[in-house]
Amino acid sequence: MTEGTYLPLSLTGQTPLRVLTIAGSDSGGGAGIQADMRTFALLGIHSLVAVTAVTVQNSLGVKGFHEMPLDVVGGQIEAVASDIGIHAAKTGMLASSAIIETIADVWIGQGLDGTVPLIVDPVCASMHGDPLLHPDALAALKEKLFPLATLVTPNLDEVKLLVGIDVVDEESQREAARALHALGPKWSLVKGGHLRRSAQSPDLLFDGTEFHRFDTTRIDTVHDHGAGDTLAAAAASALAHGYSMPDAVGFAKRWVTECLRAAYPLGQGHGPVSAMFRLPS
Ligand code: PXL
Repeated sequence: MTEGTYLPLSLTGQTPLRVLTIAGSDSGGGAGIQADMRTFALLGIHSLVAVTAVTVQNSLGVKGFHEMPLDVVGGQIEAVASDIGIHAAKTGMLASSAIIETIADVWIGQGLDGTVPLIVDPVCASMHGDPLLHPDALAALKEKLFPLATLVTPNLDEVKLLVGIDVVDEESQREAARALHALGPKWSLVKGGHLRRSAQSPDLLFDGTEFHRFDTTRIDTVHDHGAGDTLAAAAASALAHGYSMPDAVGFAKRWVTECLRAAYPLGQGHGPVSAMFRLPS
């Protein structure tokens, strides 16, 4: 089960595994919660959702967003944790430090820390550079959420913002993985997808001792909206299915590569990656 892009779907009438996404809504349907739910569904996972913000966007960019009230953000997590049960979770767009602090408090308060794997994808901006996180919330992300994370999955722009390292080669990628790990997550993953000069798209995973490298051929497409969300959603799904972290990341990397291959144009700008490659044609 550690090769390919297959995870077992659940049988009809049988309750599937559940993964919670704590993230923003994308009105264009390409990234955020909408991307997460597609990947979850196609990996046999029942989606649980805590909406943090509603973005107003299309393929040309994010025009703005509306943050959910803090009691609604926290309430959604409490509601599903206390009744339905969560096998893994991931965070995406979190918008503000108050939302981040609320999530951290509820995560601990519900006894989820140390029992449910949590992937923190530190989303800071859209692919067009539109902000999705207030700059003053970086500190809360690092201080409140990273110590609760099983895995953090920044891209190279986020690495620069979080730990001030410009990743340009394998050595600086290792240095970044070490610096991120020092902030408290069990594992750090430095995604190399933005290393544009490389023909490969090397991701580096670190647990404080050992490095694991994941190489896949770079898929050259402008339609990569939602790629980071999809990688984190697939890794969370694989963790829910019981994969080890290196196997889950390897699986997620193969999954997002196929989603990039299947990406399609949408609107006048950048289209989304597509998990729908897994549907029978
Ligand atoms: O891909 C990062 C991301 C996450 N969540 C939302 C987004 C985006 C990128 O635009 O809009 C809601």
